[in-house]
Amino acid sequence: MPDYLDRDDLTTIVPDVLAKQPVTDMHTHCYPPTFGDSSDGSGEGLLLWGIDELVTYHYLIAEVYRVVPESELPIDKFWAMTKAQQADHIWKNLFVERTPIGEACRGVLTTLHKLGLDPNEKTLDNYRKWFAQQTADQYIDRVMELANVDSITMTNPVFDDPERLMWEKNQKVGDDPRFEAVLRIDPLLRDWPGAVAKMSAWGYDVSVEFTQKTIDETKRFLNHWLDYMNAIYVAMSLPPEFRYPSDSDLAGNRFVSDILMPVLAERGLPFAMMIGCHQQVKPELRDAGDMVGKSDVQSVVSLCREFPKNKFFITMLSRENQHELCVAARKFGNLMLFGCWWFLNNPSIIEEMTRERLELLGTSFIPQHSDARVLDQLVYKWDHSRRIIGEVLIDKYNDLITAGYRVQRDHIERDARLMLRDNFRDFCKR
Ligand code: RAT
Ligand code: ZN
Repeated sequence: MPDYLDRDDLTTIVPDVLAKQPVTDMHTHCYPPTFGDSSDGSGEGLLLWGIDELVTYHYLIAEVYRVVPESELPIDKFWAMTKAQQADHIWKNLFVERTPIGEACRGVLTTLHKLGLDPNEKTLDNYRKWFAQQTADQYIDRVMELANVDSITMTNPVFDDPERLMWEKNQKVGDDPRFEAVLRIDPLLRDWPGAVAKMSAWGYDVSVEFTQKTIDETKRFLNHWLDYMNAIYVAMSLPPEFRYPSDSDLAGNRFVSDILMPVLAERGLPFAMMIGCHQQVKPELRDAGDMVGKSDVQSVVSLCREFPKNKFFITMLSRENQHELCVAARKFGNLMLFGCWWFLNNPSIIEEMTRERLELLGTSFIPQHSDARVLDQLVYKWDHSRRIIGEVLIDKYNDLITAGYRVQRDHIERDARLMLRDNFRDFCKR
């Protein structure tokens, strides 16, 4: 006889089930040590971890300029400082002289706390000593265990020289079983002439005009890198102005319809579109200089309808797009919504989006990805998101109990498994 849960049971069982369910993190910017370790001092490593990286996360760089005016510390002076000096500056201003109440600040505190460190230190010295005793490889295991993440999906931007050179030097950089590769190709839509120039330099016979040769050669380029990286999907971040179909940007349009869609359909791989990022509205801030804008859900509808053999992972950066996007997902089985991206990755908005999605889509979506850039961030991003997803689910199971449904632990385990892991894995395989 199965055990039916009452309202009191839910408050302990739901968080427990979510904590125990491993997450497959479908979008991060983390790397295995084979890509070089940022803590070795060479400045070249792509694996970022440790206190100085945590505190200089670009979300916090944006926030420190809310409280220390540029007149006091010009941005070029900030960039000329060492990483440790930058971290000291941010720690002092955001964590000591002010209450670290914002989500990105709180994330550093949760991470330190869960690592067993006291987050109340006035300087970073003790943290630095602690991190100096860790080795990157073992630390990855520790973080994955603490965050209960079973697989980390990288972002591998092939048009970025440091990234591409790593792969060209040694294909085996991608072989760490804890990590999966994703081919990231923003310039092919954001800057077609620039992408063409680079592909020609790498030996592909392509031109800005959309000739058959260019189509064939760009396909060859994509197929080469998909094989070489063993990538599990292709990803792009797109501006709010992205439209499909579009007359004004013929090359972009045809890149999607004549090159990308056939390549991915043949390989059965999804296309992840992250739409709504205006890059570099304040370029001096580098990664922190991007802005959000409302995007066009109808373009996603057009793509899903026109390419039924293709699969689309979609996330949008603007809160205003979320309801329409849920409705679009009700129409198309080849559309999988994912994550609360970047400026949406705040408790109030995660809660709102998760409710909206559960109400419109049941459990058939991927509620979150971490977007971690610094490995250690996996700890807080998943801790915070699991809590909110749990709170929303408790409400939803309570509503089911009110409706006379008998909720069991098995149901909660099945829902958690789908939302935190299998919806992503199954969609990739479908
Ligand atoms: O969230 C971030 O760190 C952003 O800077 C971006 O990396 C974004 O997530 C992206 O993948 O483009
Ligand atoms: Zn990202």
